[in-house]
Amino acid sequence: MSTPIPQPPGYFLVGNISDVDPKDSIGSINRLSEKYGEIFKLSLFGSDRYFLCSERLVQEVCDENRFVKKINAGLEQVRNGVGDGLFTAYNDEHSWGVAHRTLVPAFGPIGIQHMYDEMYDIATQLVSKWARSDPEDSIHVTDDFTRLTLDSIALCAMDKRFNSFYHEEMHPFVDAMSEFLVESGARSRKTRLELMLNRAPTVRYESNIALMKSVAQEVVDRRRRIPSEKKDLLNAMLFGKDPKTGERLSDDTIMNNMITFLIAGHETTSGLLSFATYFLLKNPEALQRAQQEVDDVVGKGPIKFQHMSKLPYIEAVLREALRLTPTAPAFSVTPKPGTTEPVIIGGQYLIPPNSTLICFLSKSQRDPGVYGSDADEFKPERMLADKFEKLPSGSWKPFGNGARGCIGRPFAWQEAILTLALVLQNFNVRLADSSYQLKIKQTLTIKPDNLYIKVSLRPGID
Ligand code: MNH
Repeated sequence: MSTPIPQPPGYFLVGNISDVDPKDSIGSINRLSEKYGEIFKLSLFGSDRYFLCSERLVQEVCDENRFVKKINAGLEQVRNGVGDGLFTAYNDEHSWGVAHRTLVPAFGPIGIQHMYDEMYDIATQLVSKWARSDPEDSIHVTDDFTRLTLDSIALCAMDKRFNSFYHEEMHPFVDAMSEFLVESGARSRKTRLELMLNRAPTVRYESNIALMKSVAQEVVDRRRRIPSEKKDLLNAMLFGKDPKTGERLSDDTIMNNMITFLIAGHETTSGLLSFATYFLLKNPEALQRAQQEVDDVVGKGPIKFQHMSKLPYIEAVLREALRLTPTAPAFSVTPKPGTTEPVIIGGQYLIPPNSTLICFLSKSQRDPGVYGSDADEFKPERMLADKFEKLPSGSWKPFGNGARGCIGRPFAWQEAILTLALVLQNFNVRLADSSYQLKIKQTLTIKPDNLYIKVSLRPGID
C-alpha cells in the first residue's frame, strides 16, 4: 500500500500554475510545504513535479544507484546558451565525462592553492574600496560581492580582468547573464505559440547569448594568441587531455564551459557572502565571535593560504548561512534511466519513472527532526566540524550531490573564507538601516534584496 501524495487542487490545462508565484516561487513552495508536509506534487506546464522537503527523502534520492540528475525544463532552456557545459550536460553526454575528468584536478586542492594570490588580489580591491568610503555611505553589499566573485573567477580561471571595482556599472556580461537566466526560466513556462507570437523577448535573449559568447570567445582567442604558463582552467581546457580517453575538449565544449564557469562561478558565492553578512549583522554575538577568531588566528598581518584551514568558526558561519539560505535553492533528480516501474520512496510514496523530484533545500535543510525546534534560527555553533560531520547525509546539500555535485566547491569555499575574514579583519560593519528585514531576490539563485551596510575601518590597521 502506498500513501497518496498531496497535491493542491488545480485547473484543467494549466494545472497548479496559480499555486506558484513566479516572482517568489521559493516563498510559494515554502508555504505549500507548511500545508502539505514532506512531499507534495504540483502539475505545472504539462508535467508533474514532486517537491521533497524532508531530510530523509532528500537523503534517499541522493542514492546515485537509484537516481540521477534531471535536466529539468529550466535547465533545458539554459542549454540554449551553454549547451553541453558541465552544469547543463546530460548524464550520458560523452563530453561531460571528458570535461569533468579534465577539469577535476584544476578545481582540486592544489589547483585552488595556485589561485590564492589572485583571489587575494581581488579581495583586497573590495577592502580598498570600502576603506575609502565615508563611514556614513551606504554600501550595496551584494553588488560589491558580485564584483568580487565575478572578477575573481575570471582572473583565476582565465586570466581576464573585468576590473569591476573600477566601474560604477557592472560589466555588461552580468546583465546579459542575469537576463539570460531569468528568460530561460520564463521560456520554460511559455508555450511554443507564445514564443512564436511574441518574438521580442527571444530577440533580446539571443543577443544576450551572443554577448556572453563574445566575451568568452575574446578570452579564448587571446590565450591562443598569447600563450601563458598559468595552471588555470583555461589552459586545462585548451591543452589538457582526458586521463581516461586521451581526448581533448572540442572548441564548442570549451566555450560552453567558459560561460558556465562565469555564470556558476559567481552568483552563488556572492549570495553566500551577502547572506552570511546579513546573518552576522542580525546576530551580534556570532559577529563578535567571528571577528575575534580572525584577530586571534591572523592578527593584523596579511591573511595567508595557510590560514584558510584555521578559521573553523568562519566556516561554521558560512555553512549555517548556506543551510538557511541555500543560494542554489533546489536541484532535481529522476529515477535512473531504464526504470520502467514506479519506485517507492520514504517506504510509502509511489513515484512514476521519469518524474522530476525536486530537492527543495530551503525546507529540507530546516528539517526539525534533524535540527530541532530552533531549525529556523541562525546558530553557527551547530555547524562546527565535530557536529557538522555527524549530520545525516541529506541534511546539508547546498552543493548538490555526487558526480553532478558542484565542481567549484573548494574554489567557492576558499573565496568565501578569505573574503569574510578580510572584511572582519579590516572593518566594523553595521546595517545601514537597523530595521532591515530580510527580503529575498531570486533569479536562478537567491540573494538578499536591498541589503545596505555601513563600514568603518578598524583602528590599528595601516
Ligand atoms: Mn556550483 C553544480 C551550488 C559555486 C561551478 N553547484 C552545482 C550544483 C549546486 C551548486 C547545487 C548542482 C546543481 C544540480 O544538481 O543541478 N555552486 C553552488 C553553490 C556555490 C557554487 C551554493 C557557492 C556558494 N559552482 C560554484 C563555483 C563554480 C561552480 C565557484 C565554478 C568556479 N557548480 C559548478 C559547475 C557545476 C555546479 C560547473 C556542474 C557540475 C557538473 O554537473 O559536472
